[in-house]
Amino acid sequence: MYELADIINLDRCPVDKPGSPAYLAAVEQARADLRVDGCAVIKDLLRPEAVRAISDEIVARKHTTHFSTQSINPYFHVMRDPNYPDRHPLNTFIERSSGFIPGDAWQPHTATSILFHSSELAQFVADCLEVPMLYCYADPLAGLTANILDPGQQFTWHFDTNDFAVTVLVDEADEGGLFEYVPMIRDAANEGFDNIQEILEGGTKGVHTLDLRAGDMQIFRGRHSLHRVTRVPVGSAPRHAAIFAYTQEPGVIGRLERTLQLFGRVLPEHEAAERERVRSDQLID
Ligand SMILES: O=C(O)CCC(=O)C(=O)O
Ligand SMILES: [Fe+2]
Repeated sequence: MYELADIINLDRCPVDKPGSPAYLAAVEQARADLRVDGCAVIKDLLRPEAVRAISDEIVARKHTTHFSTQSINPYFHVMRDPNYPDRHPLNTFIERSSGFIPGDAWQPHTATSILFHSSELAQFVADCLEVPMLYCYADPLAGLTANILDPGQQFTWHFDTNDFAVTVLVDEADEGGLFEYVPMIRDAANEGFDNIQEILEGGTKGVHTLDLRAGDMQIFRGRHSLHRVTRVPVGSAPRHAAIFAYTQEPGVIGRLERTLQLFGRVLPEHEAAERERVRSDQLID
């Protein structure tokens, strides 16, 4: 059974010692980065052996990946909206060909699951995000996932439904597979359609490319920042990333339609949650 110390490089990032100088320094740095552009990277969070263990776990579950090649707009819609012109983010569709290993593929004893469910890690992420506390996203499919980009695949420009996500890069592509983002291109009061359209048409204004390495953890606010993972070319090694989702309230479950789109199936939990849903903002999902 894995202990946290087997997985996280605790000397470097002592998530188990809140209040220690190294903990506070890591939190301060992440807060500063998140304030500037909604993105922070904790370098080498994972021990090299844990990167290998998690990589093996992903490879062993790769057959459970739900790959769906779809042309999506940044809101994951696949259908045109006749109320908007053709040249508009709502009517601009680009290929998303990556896939997710679902949460229910991981048994509790796996290093990936132990890391995701670590209350120390959740508290550290909460401190970085300046919120009192975080809970593991209770969605049985979308809480713990791995994003798989096999050679030839890309995950195009989009917004996340969640306010933020935590990504641990596990296997780097040899080429491509880079995380790019445009910080705060929209906010709750402004959809930012014009700037978004420029990016969708190949513009590079405000685009940041992240230097993320295997074993690094990224904390990212993806609801307001357009982002993508660039294409992994044919002939490259695949790119594998573990993605951890957290919520500020316990017991949150994902949308029915999005779940079907990303995982190809829904569970009774999703159907029940849909009936009780309360929207937190009016932005397009
Ligand atoms: O794989 C990644 O780095 C992030 C993928 C992503 O943007 C997402 O899953 O929403
Ligand atoms: Fe995303």
